[in-house]
Amino acid sequence: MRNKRRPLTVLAAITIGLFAIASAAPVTGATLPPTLERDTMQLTDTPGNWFRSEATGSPVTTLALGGRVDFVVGDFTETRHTATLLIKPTTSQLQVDQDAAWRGGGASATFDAPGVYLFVCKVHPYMTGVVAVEDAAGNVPPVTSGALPFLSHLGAASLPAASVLSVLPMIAPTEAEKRQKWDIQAAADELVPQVPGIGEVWVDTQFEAVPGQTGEHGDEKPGSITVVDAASSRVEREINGLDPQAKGRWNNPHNMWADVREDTVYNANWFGRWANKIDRATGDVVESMEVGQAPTHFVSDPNEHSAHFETLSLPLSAGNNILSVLDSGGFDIADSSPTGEGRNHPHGQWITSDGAQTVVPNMFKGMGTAGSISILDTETNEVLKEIKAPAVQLPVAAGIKGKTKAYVANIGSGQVSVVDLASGTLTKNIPVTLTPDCQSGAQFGLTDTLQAPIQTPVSPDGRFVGVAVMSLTTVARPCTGSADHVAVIDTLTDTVVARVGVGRAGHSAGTHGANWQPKLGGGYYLAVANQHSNVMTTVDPDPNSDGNAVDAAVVGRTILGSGASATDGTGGQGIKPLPNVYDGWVQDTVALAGTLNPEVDGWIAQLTSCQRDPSASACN
Ligand SMILES: [Cu+2]
Repeated sequence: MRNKRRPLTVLAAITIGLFAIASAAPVTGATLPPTLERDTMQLTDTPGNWFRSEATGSPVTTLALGGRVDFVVGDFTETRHTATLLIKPTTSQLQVDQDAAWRGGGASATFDAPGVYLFVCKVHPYMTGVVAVEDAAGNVPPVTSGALPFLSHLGAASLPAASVLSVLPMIAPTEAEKRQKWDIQAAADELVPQVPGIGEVWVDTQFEAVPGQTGEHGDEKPGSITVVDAASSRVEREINGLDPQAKGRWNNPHNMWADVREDTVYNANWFGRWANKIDRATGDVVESMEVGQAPTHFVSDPNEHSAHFETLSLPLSAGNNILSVLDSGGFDIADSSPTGEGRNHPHGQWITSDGAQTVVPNMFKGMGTAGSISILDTETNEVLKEIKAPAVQLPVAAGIKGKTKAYVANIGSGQVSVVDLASGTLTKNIPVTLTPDCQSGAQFGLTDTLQAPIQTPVSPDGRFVGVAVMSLTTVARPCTGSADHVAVIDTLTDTVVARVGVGRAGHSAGTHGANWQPKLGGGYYLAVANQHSNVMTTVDPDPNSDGNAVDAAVVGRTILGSGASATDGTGGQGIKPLPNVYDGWVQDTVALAGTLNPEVDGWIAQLTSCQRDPSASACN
């Protein structure tokens, strides 16, 4: 019975959590500030305080009925955003949205009904702001299950506004609220995998506060990179933007890739306009370059037979284009091309193992959350096919099985779209999110689950897709024991065969990043990054090695921060295990064995023959 908690118990836990907050020192998320007629929300680069009210200094403001909020994308952020109304009272007619990421003023909202309004940025959907609007008696009405179907899965027709706010981990402007909602663990919670990994794991600890790490307007910008030694499961190095070559060009470091020799790590800054080149062995930042608005993920062309070998692709998520970046001693932008018709906001691409095609999720095309999936010719960036479908809502990241099949995670629909690359058609949508009462299905959208699938890498042997499913609340699911989970898709059936809970009940881990790493002796681990936690999670998709992932489990927890501050080691988003063992890339590194940095040569020497060439017929 221990895994069969009833929804009512979850509801009681929320209410108890609310009382715990209310009885502690003043906490802005729960104690609503005084009534205003008008406020301005500045969009910022500060974790937990992304929409910052000028009146309250927090992402929550309270207005009188008929009050107005102006949204400004100004000097507190270094890129473009949207202010998009996602949840509102059923009695409101208000619509707020933009067809593209923008800078400046121009977006505003006048509130026509009392209740709770939730705003997000469609480029960075965990950027969240809340406007509470009072009725004539000065009360903020409860949030109803009509406005937020999530609540009906808790067995509640409505909940007090403060209760709803108390479970949103993105509304966490203060140290106290982060500790309350985020999954901050201690050294004693560490779990070293029984079978070690090989190499290193680089984690973009994007939310870590780094004193003195300032942006172009002198305010502090978050983020570091934490490097874990896979053999010992311990942190071996931290890299940040205080390096002279990164200063002022480092803001929310988001995702990384490495060159074929594993000598260089490339990093993109999602709330800025810069990319960094880092010496892997020393951690020294050797170059930073302005590339454009909100760059996301680097992936290299693995076709060693082409002149384009190792050309890096880099989408600009607050724009329309993908860049081709060369590193021939220094950075050089060789091409910039649109990833579809009209507006695109491209995010986390992947490339086929032969380098021929690049699959790009275009997060949104205009008003609303409808996006598209583009298939590009990697060498020319020509759009070969652009796919639109009802399930393709805020598509954010892609993974590819060999050169045949792509898996694209959709934040808006909670589904992973399967694309057959030979025909360029969407063949299936796989629901991966869970309602609070553990239902899953195409009918349950973002407001039913308040969960969002993010990264979807395919294991190098092509067997499994590991989907990082981020929870936008702290509400644990009875079937996983956690608010967040990893969904494991078996690529033979394209169905979810396991859901592995990540993080402690009552907190949000913010499971966001995932990538496969080699396991000593054969097989792979899924290395998982959690943005609301100081923990890197190691998932074994198949602990008994029988080829079936029903027994997938968490086998490792690495504590990435000392706990000195609530943000130390948090923000885990991009995660890059080295050596890069994906099919198409690993063979190129293996071919250089004996000529590599001795440490890298040592890693390659530990790989099994199947890890050295996962495409070999004996290996899959
Ligand atoms: Cu944004």
